[in-house]
Amino acid sequence: MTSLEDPKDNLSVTPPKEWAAGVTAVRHAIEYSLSQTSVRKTALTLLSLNQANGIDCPGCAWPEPDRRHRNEYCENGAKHINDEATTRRVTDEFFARHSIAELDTKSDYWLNQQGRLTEPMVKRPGATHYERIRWNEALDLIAAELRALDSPDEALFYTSGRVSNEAAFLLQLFARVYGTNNLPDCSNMCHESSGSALGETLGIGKGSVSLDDIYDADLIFVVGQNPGTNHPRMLSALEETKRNGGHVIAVNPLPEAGLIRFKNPQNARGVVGRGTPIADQFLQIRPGGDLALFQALNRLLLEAEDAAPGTVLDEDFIRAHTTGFELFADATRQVSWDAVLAATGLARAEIEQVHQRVLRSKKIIVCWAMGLTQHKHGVPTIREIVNFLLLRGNIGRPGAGVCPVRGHSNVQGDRTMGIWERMPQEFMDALGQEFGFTPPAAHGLDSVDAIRAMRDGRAKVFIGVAGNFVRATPDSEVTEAALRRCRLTVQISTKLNRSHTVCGEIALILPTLGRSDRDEQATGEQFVTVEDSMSQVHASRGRLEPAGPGLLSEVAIICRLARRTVGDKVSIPWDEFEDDYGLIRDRIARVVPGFENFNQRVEAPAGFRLPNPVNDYVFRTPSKKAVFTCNEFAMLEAPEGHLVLQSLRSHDQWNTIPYAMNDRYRGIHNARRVVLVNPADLEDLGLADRDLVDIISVWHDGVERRAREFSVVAYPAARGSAAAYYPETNVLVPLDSVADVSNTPTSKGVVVRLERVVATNGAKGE
Ligand SMILES: Nc1nc2c(c(=O)[nH]1)N[C@H]1C(S)=C(S)[C@@H](COP(=O)(O)OP(=O)(O)OC[C@H]3O[C@@H](n4cnc5c(=O)[nH]c(N)nc54)[C@H](O)[C@@H]3O)O[C@H]1N2
Ligand SMILES: Nc1nc2c(c(=O)[nH]1)N[C@H]1C(S)=C(S)[C@@H](COP(=O)(O)OP(=O)(O)OC[C@H]3O[C@@H](n4cnc5c(=O)[nH]c(N)nc54)[C@H](O)[C@@H]3O)O[C@H]1N2
Ligand code: SF4
Ligand SMILES: [Mo]
Repeated sequence: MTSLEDPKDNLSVTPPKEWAAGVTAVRHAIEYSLSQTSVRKTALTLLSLNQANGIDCPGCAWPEPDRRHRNEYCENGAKHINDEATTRRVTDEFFARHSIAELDTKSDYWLNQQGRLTEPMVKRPGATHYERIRWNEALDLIAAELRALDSPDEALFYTSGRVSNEAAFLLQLFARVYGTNNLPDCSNMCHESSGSALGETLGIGKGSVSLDDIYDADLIFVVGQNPGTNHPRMLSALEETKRNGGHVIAVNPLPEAGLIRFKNPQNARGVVGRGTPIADQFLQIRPGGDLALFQALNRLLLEAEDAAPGTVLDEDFIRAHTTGFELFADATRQVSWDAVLAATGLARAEIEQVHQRVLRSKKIIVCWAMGLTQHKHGVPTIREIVNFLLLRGNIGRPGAGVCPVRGHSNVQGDRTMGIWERMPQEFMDALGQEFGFTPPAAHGLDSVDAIRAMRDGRAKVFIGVAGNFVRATPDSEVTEAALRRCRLTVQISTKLNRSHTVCGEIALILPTLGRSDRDEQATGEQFVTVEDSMSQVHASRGRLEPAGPGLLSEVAIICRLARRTVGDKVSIPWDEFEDDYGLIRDRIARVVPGFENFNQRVEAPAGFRLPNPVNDYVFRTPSKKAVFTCNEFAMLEAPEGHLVLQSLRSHDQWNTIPYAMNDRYRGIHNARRVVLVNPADLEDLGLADRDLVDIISVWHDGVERRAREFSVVAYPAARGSAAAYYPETNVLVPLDSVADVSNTPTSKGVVVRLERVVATNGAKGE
């Protein structure tokens, strides 16, 4: 299953599963773990995963409950940690054996399976291979290149959300002392639309609920999210909501397994029984139909209030805490049912049934993820969800609120630490005052703008701390060319990936410690901190022998690079920070609100929760109130003969990295180049199950973007939609196809046509 061969697709299909987790999940987790590492290490990582004083799961950002179970992890969490704790190693011999051009022909799966990076490596101008370089020489080289740039804005500092608070804080400090706000991050491709919409309407770009609110809610919407695969322990939380009498509505173009039924492997019922049905109602929505859905629900609420004044809306809340209600209400009364039904593909009766549930519920939470954020109208959709919650006062009180379910384990923390190309002025002032410098005033580049800048020769140095930029971003061919145009690309990474094979004139791989590795510095063993999706900040301590003696921690690499690059510019004790991470936390405590007495408070086993002012009815908007917004109706339309394609995750991958070729819950085995389409659409398109097709995206720039040779799988997807895996389909997403306001690539809304390549009987197609 996890051979070192580069696997070829050998598709087999079984019916999609109706339930998620259960004993099979545990078996799969252990199997993957043992294929990577030893029984002893598997036991060590799994026993300390998500325990107080243990390793924070490097998987998703779902929080740990206060009452921790002995096995406080899911199948995928176990796979993520053991993918990192693998005993396989990539050494300098490996790089001598394989040229960069050869490595570039390998699959993402193969690159990851080679194991942990152990030595700093350099590709010099014109070289065909990476060769070993000493740390000092590597860091001197980068510092010299940075200092030689005409402007600091020619450098880019990318982060992915696995980076700890301590490393993130130092990275943004370094970038700003150096003189740029160019801090693109994975969030730009992820929950940026949530941040934009929530910041504007509620005054803070984060979720407002805690796990207790989830347990306590009467009604939870799970919209555009596949928790069975991507946030598996969220299902345990939803199970508890249901046990307490709450209800769940799932909104998705696909009937995702975990949303239907969940077998909790942590209790006997889940192991032997049929498990808990999760969704009380499933709305199989068309892609991009969510804005229309919530507009219709809002119209129904306004009409119900008109029919029985004083009984439906929370007028006291609206009067005391919001602005913009009248304009919003006028616009919403005009929403057309014909348009709503066309956009959503739902029946009016289904929406009215949801409305009845809403009327019966005092406490409502809406959870969402990439199915909303990665659309052109993602920001208005989330604003409309805020309207929906505001109408009945479902913001600020227990059991109610907004819940953007974050992806990477510390993506929220990185933003809190200042990883953003346009941090607010108060943060910049506090940072400048603490360290005695003036941070650059001009906003920096986000991920999409960073690609444009490299493409156009305006950015010349790319430094990535974690992540796999070239595969995470859209328009793969354009992005690859952009990176290859750079003078220098640097990747601070744990494992080999495509961003090491698609590189600049000079390229460096700097191997680093992961979450599971013990981090020993001059003052002793260090820990780092992270912030989960519900603003809980806590410690993570690596437990394993580091993957190699030559590894430096992210903090150490950033400190040493910063000292060499800007050490003479502003006096900052980089060496002391490297020796003692507690000193970094002392500085964070002085710069970032909510972190007072950081070192002391993080000693509590569960850490501490950052305040969310929304829960005290404090809204940091210009009007100091929550804002009702008017959002113009929008929907996704594909011309005749076309489909709306979404690019999503299989069960066996972590973002850009496939762990295996399966997507168990959807019944896809031994293949990733598949495209899931409703059988009725296939018939209309003159295609059949298992036909081999090219997927071609259609965009107004007229450029042909083609993903080759995918097998069509007849699947119960919403009519007019198609689904295929990321990152194989990123080539189809045009760089300029972005969400309004947030600039997030529209990875869930690409208009495509399917072109048959070879018919199933082997004869040539069209
Ligand atoms: N195992 C595993 N866990 C992960 C990750 C991983 O790669 N693997 N990645 C992590 C990260 S960084 C993130 S951001 C999260 C992502 O978590 P998800 O957002 O759950 O990830 P996706 O696979 O992109 O799935 C998007 C879901 O939205 C649905 N969807 C697509 N378009 C629409 C739409 O227009 N409307 C509605 N209502 N639904 C739609 C899809 O059918 C799918 O169920 O997961 C995190 N957890
Ligand atoms: N088409 C399409 N594109 C998407 C998405 C989509 O749904 N569809 N989703 C988007 C989303 S939500 C996200 S978050 C991005 C993800 O984008 P990224 O965060 O950039 O990508 P990852 O795949 O998580 O990065 C994996 C690499 O991180 C490195 N790594 C892992 N752990 C550590 C660590 O502890 N330290 C260091 N230094 N390195 C480490 C390893 O080398 C590994 O190869 O992709 C986005 N792109
Ligand atoms: S739900 Fe997320 S954080 Fe929790 S164990 Fe699973 S992958 Fe890790
Ligand atoms: Mo993400």
